[in-house]
Amino acid sequence: MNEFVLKIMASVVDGEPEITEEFTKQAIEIGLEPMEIIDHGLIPGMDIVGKKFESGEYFLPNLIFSAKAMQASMNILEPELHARNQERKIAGKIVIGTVQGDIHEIGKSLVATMLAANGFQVCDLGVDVKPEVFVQKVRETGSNLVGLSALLTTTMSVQKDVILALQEAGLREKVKVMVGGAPVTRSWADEIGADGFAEDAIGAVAVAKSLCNE
Ligand code: HCB
Repeated sequence: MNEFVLKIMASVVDGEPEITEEFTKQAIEIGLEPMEIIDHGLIPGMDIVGKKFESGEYFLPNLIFSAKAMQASMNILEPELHARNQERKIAGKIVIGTVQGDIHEIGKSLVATMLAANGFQVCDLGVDVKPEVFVQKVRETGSNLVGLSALLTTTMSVQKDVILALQEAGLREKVKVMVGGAPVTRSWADEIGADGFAEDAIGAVAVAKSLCNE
């Protein structure tokens, strides 16, 4: 394995965006292919981070910094891929947001970042998003997945409203819906007819991948 690819992987695991960025620039300068950096450096690095998080060795800040490191590298690699006509294979297209009445942003953004880092095309609508805006963006982007975040017991019901709005718009058969947020449980997800539920950002990536492969 190339020395730079190994360094890039290690800097993602260590959550050091500036170092990842610098090594990525150097790797491109010496002629490494962007896909090699992604497949052998960034993705295995994020896999290690995911396992460390699941085993309790890593915590939220580790995830955030590793995702930032991956993103810093991707910011350099995306234009390089464009230039070579080697668009990265998209794992899925997701519209994500925190539902209407709720301004909690951190968890939703972390999920969005982790999905982007794992090859999803992400349309992040931000917070306090009305059901009709989710519907409109699903139409516009042709997304196959919707991610709904709710942090308040009072806004959980809006997740159901979004599912109903998708149904009314005739889009429910075309998109899978994944819900999450501190008060959200698997049984709530089942009750409102969501397709998936995730407790954290790593789980969300796994659920999103499996929903897109169904
Ligand atoms: Co806020 N707040 N808050 N808050 N807040 C909570 C959520 C309480 C639990 C605190 C408490 O009382 N113990 C509580 C909710 C009680 C309830 O309804 N059960 C609460 C309240 C009541 C309120 C206000 C109403 C307070 C007030 O004004 N009286 C108000 C709400 C305003 C509104 O939304 N309309 C309010 C405001 C705030 C801020 C603005 C001060 C701030 C948010 C800042 C921001 O996001 N920019 C805030 C914060 C930070 C919190 C706590 C402390 C942390 C939330 C957080 O960021 N967690 C929270 C207490 C807590 O949860 N421990 C408290 C970290 C993230 C990473 O976890 O669960 O959001 P997460 O996301 C996870 C996970 O759920 C999953 O993956 C994420 C990443 O691992 N996930 C998904 C999330 N979304 C997903 C979507 C998917 O599709 C899949 C997975």
